[in-house]
Parts: sequence; C-alpha cells; structure tokens
Amino acid sequence: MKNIDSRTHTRGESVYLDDIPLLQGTLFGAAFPSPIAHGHITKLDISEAEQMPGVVKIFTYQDIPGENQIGGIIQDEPLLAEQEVDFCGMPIAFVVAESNEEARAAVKKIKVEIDPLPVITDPRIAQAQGALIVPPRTFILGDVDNIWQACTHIFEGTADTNGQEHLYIETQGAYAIPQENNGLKLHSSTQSPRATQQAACRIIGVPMHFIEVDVTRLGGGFGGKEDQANAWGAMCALAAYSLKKPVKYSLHRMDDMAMTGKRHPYSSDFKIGLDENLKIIAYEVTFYQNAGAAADLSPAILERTLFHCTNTYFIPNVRARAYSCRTHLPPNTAFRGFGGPQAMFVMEAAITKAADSLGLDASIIQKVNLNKTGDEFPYGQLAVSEAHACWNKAEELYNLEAIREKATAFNTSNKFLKKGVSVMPICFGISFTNTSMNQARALVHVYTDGSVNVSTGAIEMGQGVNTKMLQVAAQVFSIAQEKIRLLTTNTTRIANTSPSAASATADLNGKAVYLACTAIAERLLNFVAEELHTEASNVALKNEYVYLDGERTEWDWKRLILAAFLRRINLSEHAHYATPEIYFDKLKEKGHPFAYHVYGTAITEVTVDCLRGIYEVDAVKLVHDFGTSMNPAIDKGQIEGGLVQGIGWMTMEEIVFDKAGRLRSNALSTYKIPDIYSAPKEITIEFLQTQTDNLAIFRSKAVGEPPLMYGIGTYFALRNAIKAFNPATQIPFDAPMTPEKVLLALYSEEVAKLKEKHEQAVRNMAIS
Ligand code: LUZ
Ligand code: MOS
Repeated sequence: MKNIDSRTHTRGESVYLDDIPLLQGTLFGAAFPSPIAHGHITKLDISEAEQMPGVVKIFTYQDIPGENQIGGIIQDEPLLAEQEVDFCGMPIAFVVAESNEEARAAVKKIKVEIDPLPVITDPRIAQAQGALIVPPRTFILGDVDNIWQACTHIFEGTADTNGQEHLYIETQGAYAIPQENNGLKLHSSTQSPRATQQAACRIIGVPMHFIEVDVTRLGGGFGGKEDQANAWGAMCALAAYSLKKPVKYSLHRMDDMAMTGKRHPYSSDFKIGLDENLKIIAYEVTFYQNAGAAADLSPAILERTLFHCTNTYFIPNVRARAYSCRTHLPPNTAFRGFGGPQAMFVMEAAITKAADSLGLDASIIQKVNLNKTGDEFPYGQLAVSEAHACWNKAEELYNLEAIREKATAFNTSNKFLKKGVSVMPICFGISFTNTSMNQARALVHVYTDGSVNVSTGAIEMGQGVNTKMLQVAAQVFSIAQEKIRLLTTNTTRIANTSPSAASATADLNGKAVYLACTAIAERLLNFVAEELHTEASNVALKNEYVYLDGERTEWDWKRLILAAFLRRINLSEHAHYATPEIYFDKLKEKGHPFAYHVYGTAITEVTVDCLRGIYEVDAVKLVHDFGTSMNPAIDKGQIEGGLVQGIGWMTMEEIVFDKAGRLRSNALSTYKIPDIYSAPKEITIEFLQTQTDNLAIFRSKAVGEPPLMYGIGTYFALRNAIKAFNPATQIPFDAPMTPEKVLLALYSEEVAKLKEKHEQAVRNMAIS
C-alpha cells in the first residue's frame, strides 16, 4: 500500500501549520533572543520597540500569569529569561504585532544590557566544575576491575561526536486561537501534543482542559519537536489568551537554528580488553554529554546512551558511566537515535583502535563478539538476537570478501584515489526507556454508511504512520482503504499522548487501533451471528462481507453496519494499549526496558580523493531486521532517510559554536547537509524477514531510528581509505569526518612539519 499522503504531498495540498487559513485579526509573534550566552540582565529597554508600527504588545516574563517554566523532566527552563541568560538565543521577550514583518522589525529595536558571566561550551570543563544536570549514572555487568589482568590486549582512547541540526523542512511554529470561556485552540508543529498543551497551560495558569492542541502533520521532526515545540506553543497561547486574538509564530530558518537545541555532542573515554581469541572481555567507558543550558530531555538521552554502550556485542564485563554536563549552549534535545548513536560510535572506535593496533580489519573483532540469543545486556535484559543472521546474510549476499579484494586491487592501481570498506552492525532497543511512556490510545468511529474515522495519538511527520494506522483498521475490518480516514491528532479526542518518538509510534498507536477495531468487530460478529442463528465463532469479516463457515453471506459491510446501528450496537470504541513485560529498576540499573531489539548490518564502500580530501559514498549494502514488514515501501523509505541522515552526521554536518557560545554554522550556507550528490551512489536493502513472535504491530518491527546508525559505517570506511593512502597517520576519533579533517589526516606528517615551521617563524618574529 502506498503512503496515503503521497497524492496531497505531490500536489502541494497537504496541510502544514503555515497552510492553515488565517482568521481575521490574527496577530504575529517573534521572539527576542539573547545575544550573549551567559550573563545577568541589567537593563531591558523595550520602549522604542513598543513604538514601532503595528506592535500590539511585547511580553516579558513579568507578563506571564502562570508559572514561567517549561522544563519537562527538570524544572530548570524559563520560557522567557528573568535576571539571567544561559545561552545565546534564549528568548527574553515576545513581540506581538499586526504582521510578521512588523513583529520582526520591532524585535530589532529591543535593547538589552547584560553583565557577561563565564561561558562554558566544553562538557568536560563543565563536569570538572561540578555543573551536572543530574547525578551521574553507571551501568555495570560482571566485574570489570578484576578482569583486566586476564586480558591479552588492552587499548584506551577517546572518541568525540559533534551535534547535529535537525533541519526539519518545516520550522518550529504554533497558531493559537481563542475560544469562548477563556479556552484556546492551539495548532502546533509538535511531536508531543500533550507536552505542548501542558506547557501552554502552565504558562497561562489554566488547567489542561482549557487548551485543545490539534496537529494535522509536521514537515519533519526527527526529535527536534519532541520537547522543543513547547516554547513556541506556549508563547502563542500566552499572547492569544491575554490579547483575546489569534496569534501565530512561525520561525525563520536562521532563528530556528540559533534558538533551538540539537543532537548532543559527546566526548568519551574508553578502555577495551580482549582475550587471545579477540573476544572483548572488558569494556569501560565514560560519557560526557554536552547537555546545554537546561535539562530538556538530556537525562533520558543519557540513559539511552548507557543502554546502547555495547552496541550489538556481548561483553561480559562492562562499566559505563555517564555525565550530563551543563554548558551554555541552547539545550540539546532528542534527535533520531536519542543518545544511542553517540554510544555506538564510541564502541566502534574502541574496536577500531584495537584492530588498528593489532593490524587487523575491525570486522574480525566485530564478528566474533556479536551477541547471541540469551546473552545479557549491561542492563540485565537478555537478547533475542538477529545479529549473526544479519551479519552472515550481508557477508554472503554482498560477498564482503570480493568487495574487499576489489578495494585492495583498486588501491594498488590508484595513487590518489583510495577506497575504504567498513561493516557496521547495529542493535537498537525499542520502547521509551521511561516505562510509563509506553502507552497509547485510539478512537474509532464507524458511521452508519460503513465509513470509518480513526484518531490516534500518533503524529504524522512524514514517516508514514497514518498509512500504517489505516492498514491496521482496514485489516481488522477487512474493508477497502477508501472507507477509512485518519483524523488529526487532537488532545480532545486522544488525551495524554506520549510523544511520537522512540521509534515506537506505530507499535503503540497501532496496537491501540487494533484493540479498538477488534472490539467493534467482535460486537458486529456477535450481532450477526445472532441474526444468522449461529455462534460468533462461525462468522468472520472478509472483503466487506460476512462469511459463515467460510461461505460468503448476503450480509455486506454496509448492511451489517446499518442493521447493527438500528439494533443499537455501539459502533465506536476508544482503546488503550500499554506495552506488556517491560520494566526498569533505576536503583539497580537493571530490568527489561525494551519490548524488543532491532538488528542489522551495513557494508559501506567509499572513495577518497587524496589530493583534495573530498569523498564519495559508493555504496551502502545492508541487511535489516524488519520482523515482518507491514509496509515495505514505507519501511524502505525510513531506512534510506535514516541512513543518509546518519551519514550526514558522521561526515559533512559540522556544528560550530565559537568560544562565546555563538552558533557560527547558522544557515544552510555554513551548515552542509547531504544532498542527492553526497548520498550513496547505491543503497541496497535486503529484508531479514523473521517469523519470530515479537511485540511489534503485526510483527512489523519499528524502523524509525535504527537505520540512522548504519551511517556510522561511513566514518570508519573513510578512515580505512585514508589509511590506505597514509598508513602511518594517526586519526583521532572525532566525528564528523569533514573533507578538511580528511585532508589533514592524509597529510598528517606534512601538516606537522608545516606547523613546526610556522611555530618556528612565530618564535623568530617574537625574537626579532
Ligand atoms: N524519547 C523519550 C525518545 O522520551 N524516551 C526515549 O526513550 C526515546 N527514545 C528514542 C527517541 N525518543
Ligand atoms: Mo525522537 S529522537 O524518537 O523524537
């Protein structure tokens, strides 16, 4: 089945926030961001801005009737700065004017004086000063301290990954419309309607039932709107509530980039120990997470980093420690993978360090350490593993040996072009790590003509979740897809939603749709069985007909529905689903937090131009564990998108903050994301279709986040290509591998000599 949005998308008819027709009298907001990363506000002068044409009101924290607080996990984030600013881009005031342009013009007239305070951008410095968001967490398996002496090989090192801009095509935004009796309707580009509703209510100081949040779809989220859509929703709600006028704020790209948090940069130390058979028997890792200026989702992300610290390997002795460090960057936030990719990069760096030192290909160490069913993760859950199945299938199907030989032959006959190959196995846990969030609801109405409406808590953000929801309803009722419509995500129809996140949206909401449709179907079957003087177990719904003992009856779907309605059978159902079996004990740091894991293996081939440092990804060939995919077209789309996004994070996407905490890569001219030319020339996706029972909807495993981590393979393939040119080079594990870094690594000796010469020249100048 194709994506139900494809027609309106290609015709430009799909409705995003900016496509909502504006009500007469709508006002427009714009935030005034702090120009400085850290300091005390000594003076805020809005008098000139207030006199600007079209300006209706300028809100500061003093105009907030409720609580000036939008922190989710920890109450440490004001909506509008009070006495202190903690990051460059922190909203200080909210201008509301009659037009967008007037609001933005007025923002430029606001004057603020700030006494600067020291700015920290490095998480290790923050940690050394005790600036932590939450106390550190430690996961332990086995006895790492007493196993080092049993190791044949021990290697240590550091590995760093930079952040990543979400770059959803639709920027953040909201549109608040007053209703009678002080109610508000809030359109928001949010992954979490409940969180946006709650934040807005808290700011205004009204109970949650005063605000209805409604979302048709998002033009991308990637985690950037899991928590950080709330501020803009709250600002619009605040202004609409106090002015009794509709208020809209849709951020400009550069404002969005400067004011919102990104993927967390991490700096990490590792120590890895192997026995004589290359089995990793000890692994110790310390993560320094750059949380930014407020907690946001950082504690949850830190937790997922720990959960994924051993990637897909079984390591019997592990100690993993993680610090969430408070710095003066915009609060970093959820981003596809949610701290997992950062941990997996460190694991792969440790293996690569061992392989380099032992003169081996990393894949030899990777392969002998893949986990098996029954192996214990450091957090106590036992694996149901497809690691070997994916690896072996990829190795054979794509002929890894031949790929390697081809690359070696190419490298022998080319001086300035070098190929590199890597293998990247992945393992990703599916469920919110916070057990309580693993719940969802669905509301299904069957109308008297047999047509069906479905509402869920799922947010459609381009990932195709609505199509999957429709498939569930169509399958349970056995009716044509044209009879079913997916409605907007709305807090009055579906309350208390978990964010559409953690790759779990289709599973959680799909199960709720399944339960709702099944309940209605059961009532229908009981009713028709009575009409046909038989047992319900003898009748079934099939292709829009009632079947009796396998034979089609005269009862078609329409007749059935109308007759059931006239007999006053309930044709609506609101169902609730909560993932069974999962739990986690934070005191022991043990449990069974994930419904299941998703596995896969990717082989990456790259070519580096050793004169210029630029590179191409020739091919990524992978085997992915889909369970039993319920929609291969959508799932393949998720794999391709995730992979290219992961490659971008690992290669060309480079976030640069200067020492003062100002974002320098603040536009698409200075922040490069993969385009069609930098995507792999070839992406081959092979399905590992398994029949094993799992907790996924229709056994179709979650596919949102796992494929991003295949992108890590590109980093290590590039490294191998560089080493083919310059075997002696020492390449720090420091992603992204930009062309500049490639060039420096290719000519590390020359670079060192130039540096020496330069320093000598500087010394000579100083003397003369
Ligand atoms: N969001 C969240 C997530 O709140 N908890 C999670 O475990 C998670 N995992 C992935 C992505 N978003
Ligand atoms: Mo997410 S990182 O699943 O919002």
